[in-house]
Amino acid sequence: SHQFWNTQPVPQYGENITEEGPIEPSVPRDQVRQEPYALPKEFEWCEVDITNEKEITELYQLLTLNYVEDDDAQFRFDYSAPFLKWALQPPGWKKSWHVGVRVSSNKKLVAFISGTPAAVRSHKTVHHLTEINYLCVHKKLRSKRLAPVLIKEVTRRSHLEGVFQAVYTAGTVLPKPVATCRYYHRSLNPKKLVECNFSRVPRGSTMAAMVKKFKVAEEFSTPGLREMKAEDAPQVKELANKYLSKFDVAPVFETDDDVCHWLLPTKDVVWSYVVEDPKTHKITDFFSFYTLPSSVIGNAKHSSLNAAYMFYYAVEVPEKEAADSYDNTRYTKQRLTELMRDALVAAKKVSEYSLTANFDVFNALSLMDNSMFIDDLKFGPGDGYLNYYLYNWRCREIKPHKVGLVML
Ligand code: MYA
Ligand code: JJ1
Repeated sequence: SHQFWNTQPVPQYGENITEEGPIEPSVPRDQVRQEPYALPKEFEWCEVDITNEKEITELYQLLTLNYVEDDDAQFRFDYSAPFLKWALQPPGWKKSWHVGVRVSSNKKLVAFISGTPAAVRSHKTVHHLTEINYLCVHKKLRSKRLAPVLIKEVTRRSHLEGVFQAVYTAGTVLPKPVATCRYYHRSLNPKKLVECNFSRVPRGSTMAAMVKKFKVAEEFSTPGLREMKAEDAPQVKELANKYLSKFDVAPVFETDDDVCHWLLPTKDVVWSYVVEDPKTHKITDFFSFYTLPSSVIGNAKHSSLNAAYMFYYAVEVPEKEAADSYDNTRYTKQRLTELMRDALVAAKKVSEYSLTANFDVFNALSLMDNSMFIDDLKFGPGDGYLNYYLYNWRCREIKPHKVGLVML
């Protein structure tokens, strides 16, 4: 049934995976196809130069009108131009992996796919792979088999750089997810969410009761919590890598540069907070979240919904508790719940000094240790799921709470 995916080095349905490893071998550069794949004749390939204001705006326009929507087409992701620059230019980024398709006659940008380099561990193997994201074909050009051509072309350009594995996520089910996570939502502005049909007033409740239920404190409760600074990078790197080592798939932060790129607070893009122990000045915990608004489609009162998404975090478990798995879990649950309570406070606080970050909702997936605080902090399950895939790597199925990778 999957005309394209059946031809690709991915596990097929019904395949029982016992051995981990590549599905097809890596090949030397001179054996990689040297010519771009053929596009239908009215189109041509381009590299989208996102350091160029005009081109980043073209990409923003394509995605804002044509990217991912929920099942009922009520909301569409509205990644901002600064966000896209951040997501697409991590240390080591390659211009040749920002692949666009233009109409030859008028040069209009009508399709895109991106790759960015990353170090991602699955079980015991660290891969220097490509993270694929922002695959998009203009609504008017759907179902013409353009997506497979984009995927093959970015694969070829990845092979040219000596990279033979990739990771990607999608709402769609394809052969064959390594993991499936569910979206959870925590209302911050229940009145607006209801007006947008994002959520409903439960039977037997009232708007006033909801407003009360979802109120958050004005000040942090964790002593020593503050915004992250560049000097924190070495400690945050250690803390994050150690914490992430307990998951079956997770990124590896290899340099302080990686940490600074992904975590240093960037206005209207990403926010990070650390806990500095008031006595030792050591950093014991951190959390981060990013901002991703959605366009509200066809609503008379609201055109945009502003969401914060849980990004990376870590808690350091003191030696005493770390030794025993029961104590470890109990400590982590308690500490993380208080930390994430402060993440909600932080999301409310930044709303006050940022023009675009007036968060209406805080979103998180059912991955990492998120299930430990989801109920206590009044998150509720959404109707969306996110599937995780590896390309050219056979890997045993991974439970959501063993996923430590967050894709943007
Ligand atoms: S996920 C986000 C994807 N984007 C959207 O959902 C935005 C809105 N939708 C669109 O723009 C289009 O509907 C897209 C498909 C572009 C998605 N991932 O051209 P078609 C398969 C992979 O006629 P269209 C993200 O960005 C489909 O099953 N394949 O269809 C990660 C069918 O194949 P088969 C997908 O609707 C992307 C074929 O495409 C997806 O016009 C990771 C139909 O093509 C999807 N999300 O366009 C990409 N949706 O017949 C893979 C549909 O076999 C990367 N299809 O069922 C692989 C690793 C590459 C690098 C390797 C390096 C070594
Ligand atoms: O946002 C999502 N769902 C919302 C809106 C649903 C509108 C009708 N379809 C939702 N709202 C309920 C919230 C409620 C709040 C109080 C507590 C109870 C719950 O469920 C969903 C996620 O749930 N979003 C999507 O479906 C967007 C697409 C998700 C796939 C993303 C693919 C990304 C690819 C990137 O590589």
